[in-house]
Amino acid sequence: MDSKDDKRNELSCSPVYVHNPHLDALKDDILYHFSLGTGTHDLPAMFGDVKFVCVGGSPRRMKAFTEFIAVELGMEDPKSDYPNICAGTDRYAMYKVGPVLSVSHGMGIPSIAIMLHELIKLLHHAHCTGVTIIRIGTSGGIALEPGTVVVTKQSVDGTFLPKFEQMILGKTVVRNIDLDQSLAEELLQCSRDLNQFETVIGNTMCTMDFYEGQARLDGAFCSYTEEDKQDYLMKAKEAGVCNIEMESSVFAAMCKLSGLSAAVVCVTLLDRLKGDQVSCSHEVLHSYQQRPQILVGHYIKQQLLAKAEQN
Ligand code: R2B
Ligand code: URA
Repeated sequence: MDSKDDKRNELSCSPVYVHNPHLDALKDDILYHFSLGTGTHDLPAMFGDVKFVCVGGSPRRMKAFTEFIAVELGMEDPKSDYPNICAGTDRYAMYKVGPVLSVSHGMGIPSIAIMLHELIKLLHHAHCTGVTIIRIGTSGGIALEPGTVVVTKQSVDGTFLPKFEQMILGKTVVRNIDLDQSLAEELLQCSRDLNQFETVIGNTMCTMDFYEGQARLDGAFCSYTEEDKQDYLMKAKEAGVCNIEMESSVFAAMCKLSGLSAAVVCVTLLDRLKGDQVSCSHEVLHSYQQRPQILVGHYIKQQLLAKAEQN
């Protein structure tokens, strides 16, 4: 067995960590925004076999991913319409096919952070091990042809630094946002094998806003010029930023803290050096949004086949 196999075996046993002594004092843990809880649901029975979690902004896209992955894995059930596991709430949607869980997270850092607190506790309470989590999403590209898929090497903030700052008890806490580099490389290789669309690896800038936070000129407010915008985006490009989105930093920070192997795969909808408005047709948008799903679906299938061969 080589060291890569050793590492894989080690990872396949690794638990999902929470770091919170207060949880031990809770009789039941209510996962409020999922409408699930340890007192009301048998989480190990429902989720104990989960090995892959895919998260993305929109509930509809995550349902489509579930239908797609079911076909990829030969697990489609003609009698099932893949019920939303979080049907008791409309905050997030969650679907499951075999070992793959698909969860929506809404837009922006606060929304995905709330979802991840509850998802990490869910995986922990369910005694899941060896879980890989991938965000599949959309983004604005910098000097890339629209439709290019970006596998994130490093998430960075609006100053191009690899950190996430969170206010806790009135103090700023700085968190590490490193992603799993070998997972990113494997995903890139997978896309090369697929050879269906352009995929690159690079830094992803995570912002707090879609408009001013991403140097757009088309928001309700704007106090800078086209030249200022171009200057900022060119500086981002020089810092290795390939795309801009709104969740990767806190996603990376929380996955790192919980020991989850994590990656971010986003398609670019436009080249931000050329404009700000997302003007492609509904059909083009739909086909672009399928690209991260196709790539991640292929990766999951490959991993499950390799695992089956091992056993
Ligand atoms: C990408 O697209 C959304 C904004 O339109 C946001 O959630 C993101 O990260
Ligand atoms: N999502 C973003 O956050 N920015 C874009 O430009 C496109 C999608």
